[in-house]
Amino acid sequence: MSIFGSIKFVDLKQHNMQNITYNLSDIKERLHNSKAVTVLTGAGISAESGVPTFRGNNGLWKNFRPEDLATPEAFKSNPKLVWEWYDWRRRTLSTIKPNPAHIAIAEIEKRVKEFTLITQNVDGLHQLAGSKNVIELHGNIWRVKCLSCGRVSENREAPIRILPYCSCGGLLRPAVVWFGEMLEDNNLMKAVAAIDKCEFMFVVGTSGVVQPAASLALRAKDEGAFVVEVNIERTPLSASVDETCLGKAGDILPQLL
Ligand code: BJW
Ligand code: ZN
Repeated sequence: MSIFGSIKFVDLKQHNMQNITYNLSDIKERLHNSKAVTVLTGAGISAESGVPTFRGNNGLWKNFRPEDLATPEAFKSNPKLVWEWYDWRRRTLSTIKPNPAHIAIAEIEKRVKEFTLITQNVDGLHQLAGSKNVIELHGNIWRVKCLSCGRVSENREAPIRILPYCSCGGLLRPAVVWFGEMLEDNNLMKAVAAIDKCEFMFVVGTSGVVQPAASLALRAKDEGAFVVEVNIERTPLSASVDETCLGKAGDILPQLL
């Protein structure tokens, strides 16, 4: 045992703070009339599958400090602790399935000419739901990277009993992006291209506080896209997007099909 043991659609633009019951069919129509759609997701989309989010009352950062577990410095000083945390999360994830929100997004992809899903999540649930064009901004928990030769490979061992090593002898780390680390250039470039060309964007289940992911939603707005946020609560992005649909992603997204 390790130590880590009725939908309301509201337009909540900050300038008027009105609560207007939102017309779902308008969002639906805009979505259906858009040839290029981009979706940005965060931990909230997996919450209904049983994956803990990072922030908020039941979030991972309530019990663990990001500095101790999600930085390159933390891994350097205590790789065992960091791997224990990832092992615990991998074991939980290995039994978890996509929920109706993941499935709705995969379905939207089938119906749209140009579709890109940008996810901050490392859980791989979008792909399990059938999403194809996925950019994993923060990597994937089921991949590892060698600190010596840099090779990235799939690794689905759960549990990981001892520290994992590469065939070259180097220590393996989770192939995820930690605080203070650059996102993969190629991923960021592809994400920005998808943002710049989209006509409609969904921002689902993200607190909108981690950069550069959060700024992608604002960029889409600046570039002329219609941006719809889906979240159980308002976020720092809410004031800037076109609409905020308050509610669970698994309730709201399937209704847009
Ligand atoms: C529901 C729901 C339901 C619940 N339905 N909704 C500019 C300004 C200030 C700081 C920076 C800056 N640029 C860079 C930084 C530093 C840093 C940063 O952003 N810090 C801020 C926190 C202050 N960024 C970085 O370091 C990034 N690198 C970078 O920018 O490189 C260049 C650079 C380097 C050095 C210096 C300067 C520049 C890298 C960020 C890496 C983030 N990594 C993590 C861990 C990944 C691996 C892992 O999983 O183990 O990524 S941290 C964690 O946060 C994880 C997530 O992907 C990420 C975002 O969280 P997310 O997805 O939004 O989840 P939550 O929990 O925050 O929110 C959940 C939401 O869902 C909530 O809103 C709920 O309400 C909602 N919800 N249930 C709908 N059913
Ligand atoms: Zn190696």
